[in-house]
Amino acid sequence: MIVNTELEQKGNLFPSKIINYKKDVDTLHFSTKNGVALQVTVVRDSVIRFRYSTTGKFENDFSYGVTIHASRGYSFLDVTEDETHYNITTSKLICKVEKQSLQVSLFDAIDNKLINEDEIGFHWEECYQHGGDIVKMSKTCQKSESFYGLGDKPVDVNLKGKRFENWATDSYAFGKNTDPIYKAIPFYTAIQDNKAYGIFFDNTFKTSFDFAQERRNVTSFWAQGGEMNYYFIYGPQMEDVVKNYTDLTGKPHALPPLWALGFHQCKWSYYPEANVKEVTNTFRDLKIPCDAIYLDIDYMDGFRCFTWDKNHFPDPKRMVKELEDDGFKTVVIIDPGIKIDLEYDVFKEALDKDYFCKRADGPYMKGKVWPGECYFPDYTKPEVREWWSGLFKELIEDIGVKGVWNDMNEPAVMDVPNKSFPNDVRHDYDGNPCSHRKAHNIYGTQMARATYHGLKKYAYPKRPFVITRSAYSGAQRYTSTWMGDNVATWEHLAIANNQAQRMAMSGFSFAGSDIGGFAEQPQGELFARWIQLGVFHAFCRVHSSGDHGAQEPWVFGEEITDIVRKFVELRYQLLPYLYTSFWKYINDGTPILKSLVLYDQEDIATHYRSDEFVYGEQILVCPIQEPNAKGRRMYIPRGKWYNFWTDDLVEGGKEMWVDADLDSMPMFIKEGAVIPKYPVQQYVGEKKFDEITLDVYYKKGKESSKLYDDAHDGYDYKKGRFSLRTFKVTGKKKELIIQQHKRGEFNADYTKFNMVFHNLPFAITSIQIDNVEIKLENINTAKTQSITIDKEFTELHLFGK
Ligand code: MIG
Repeated sequence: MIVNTELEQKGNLFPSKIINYKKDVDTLHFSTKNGVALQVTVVRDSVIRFRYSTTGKFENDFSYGVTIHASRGYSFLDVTEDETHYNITTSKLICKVEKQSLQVSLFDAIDNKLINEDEIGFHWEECYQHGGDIVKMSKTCQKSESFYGLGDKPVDVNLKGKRFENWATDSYAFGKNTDPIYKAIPFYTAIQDNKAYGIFFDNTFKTSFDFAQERRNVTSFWAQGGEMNYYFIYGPQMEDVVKNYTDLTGKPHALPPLWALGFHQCKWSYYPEANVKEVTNTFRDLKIPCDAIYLDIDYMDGFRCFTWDKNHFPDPKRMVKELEDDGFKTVVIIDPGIKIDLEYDVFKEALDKDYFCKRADGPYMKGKVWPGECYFPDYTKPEVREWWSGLFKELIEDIGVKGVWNDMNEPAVMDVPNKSFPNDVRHDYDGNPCSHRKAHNIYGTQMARATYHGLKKYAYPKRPFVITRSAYSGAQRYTSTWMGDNVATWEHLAIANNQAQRMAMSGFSFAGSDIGGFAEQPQGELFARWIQLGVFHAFCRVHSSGDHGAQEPWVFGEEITDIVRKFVELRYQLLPYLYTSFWKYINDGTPILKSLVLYDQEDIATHYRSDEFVYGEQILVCPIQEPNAKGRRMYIPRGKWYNFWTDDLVEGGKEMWVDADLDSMPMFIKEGAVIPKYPVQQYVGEKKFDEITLDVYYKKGKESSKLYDDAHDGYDYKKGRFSLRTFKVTGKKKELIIQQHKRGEFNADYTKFNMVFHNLPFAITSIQIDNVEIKLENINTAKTQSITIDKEFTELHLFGK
């Protein structure tokens, strides 16, 4: 007789004492008496990987998150053993593994101070329902410790005291603290005692993070399956943590074409063609710069991907060409759901070739999305990705579409409670077959990856542009992203600010929100304030659901139109600055936006700031996030900053009031900066110009700035056809010296720099360019002092009295 069918609940299980140790080049293998195995791999001096198995056997070592291009190699590695520990020492870190418990602690190799240590450390629960384990890690949390990152979480910048889940979820009209939403980026950085480190938990199952919420001295993370597999990344500068994480999970494979950094206009949906043209024409009539126009799902024939609604768009190729002639790139949406329709060739082909996801027992994964009932390609299979890439041939090569927008790729399914696939759906996972529990969080990234490869191929020799809604760590290699369906409220403006900062700190700088809000309609004031923020995000697009009225820049009256124009023009002027910041990002992983803690971690006043951020490296921005404001209080980080609008110099390290009427916003330039500016253009490449402006902000002392340039599209820059200029400013009491150093073979069209000097504390008495004295009449003294000089100068020397 069966009395009890319930399975025994064992609760948490723990490793026992180490009985075996072996070193294999960069990897140390430990095994415990109860069969737990730990692999410690020294990836770099400051990056150590920890991998645990409860069976003594490891899974095939495969990751979508970590790039094959990640740097490897260390300058020093030494392992010693004492009575209680194994001690692994690199030039940056000392890692101690406790013999009795397998617990790990990490110390700074230079000052020997503790950075981070296991509380219980690795432990697990057996998962009877699905097999395998729920793998867990707990670490002690110091009193003064703070936490950042984790992708798109719609919360304040500092994560301390909160708990999160990573499970990509379609989240229409999400709100502050909604969790999870669209992305799964299991990476955070922490700071304590001026030492920053990061943890990347590379596990695509549903993961959870608790930042001292449950217990105030414990931080923990766990996953519903897979391995406890995490990378410990040491700074001690937070910026280095972010750079190392970005190195590990990848920088964008190429710079975006410059037009992609322009202003984009979108709506659900612009159709028919006449409506699209009306919008683009109005941009030109009103002289609001714009580079891209989006077609949402209604351009398709019954929402079938890779088709056109020929009633609304009778001749897409002609239309796209006409838009292009007017300076607009066309970006179209492509969703993962393929309509079940035997007359539809894309469906037919995928069915014939067996490319659709299937349920555990064999039937296809059927789900309802926009086209009605659909099947969904398994993008985790290389062959399917390749097929998908090929589908873009006509759109890109023939019709001339320049960018593709991947939506609904969490994946989203309508009319089911969990809004996605059931857990039993099977995936190839690049030859590591698994259920949806493991593949869910990377489905969207693999779709964007396949899309990217299609665009890369068919846009060649131009650069591809892709935007995705869902993402896992590493998606930044292929695509830009937006934050999904936000709402036109003031609170959402603040959320958008925090999300963009957080994404940048999570290695994903090419991000932005739906400016103005997707759901509902903003008042003009909110729209203007949101534009002011949005022009400082690498991805800058107005989008709205269209259900609640129009959201083009001119629908809120003339005052707002003028303000929008002013800030979009500012974005276009600052394009060389943004492009240079982007180059730094793809070159060494430097985030394009820096929350104040990332900018100056030593100043603990920055640890809880959420609103202010540094754009690039020298522009401080703080959006106005409430109605009727004439300005706001904000924290100015340490150092001296020039108010962008007034040129007043302020000393940072304190909070202060900054004026900002609706046509202005708090914005400061770091002293000593050289900020490059283009003339205003209606779209990238509209004009050929002979000079660009360099705004030079006087500093007593030294500061260095960079200006990167290339052909703004294509790949010649990878063969050395770029130019990288470094400007070294040295200010003295009555002198200012600007030295230029140039690298690279690219020669831009412009031949001159218009040097504009801000706040010189002296009147110029003489000027030397490369040691040759020039006539003083050449100086324009109208407003600010300025002078136009040949762009190839080596040294500009101002003398004054
Ligand atoms: O179920 O394509 O987040 O940007 O406009 C809604 C229509 C589907 C959601 C996206 C949004 C897009 C909309 N999409």
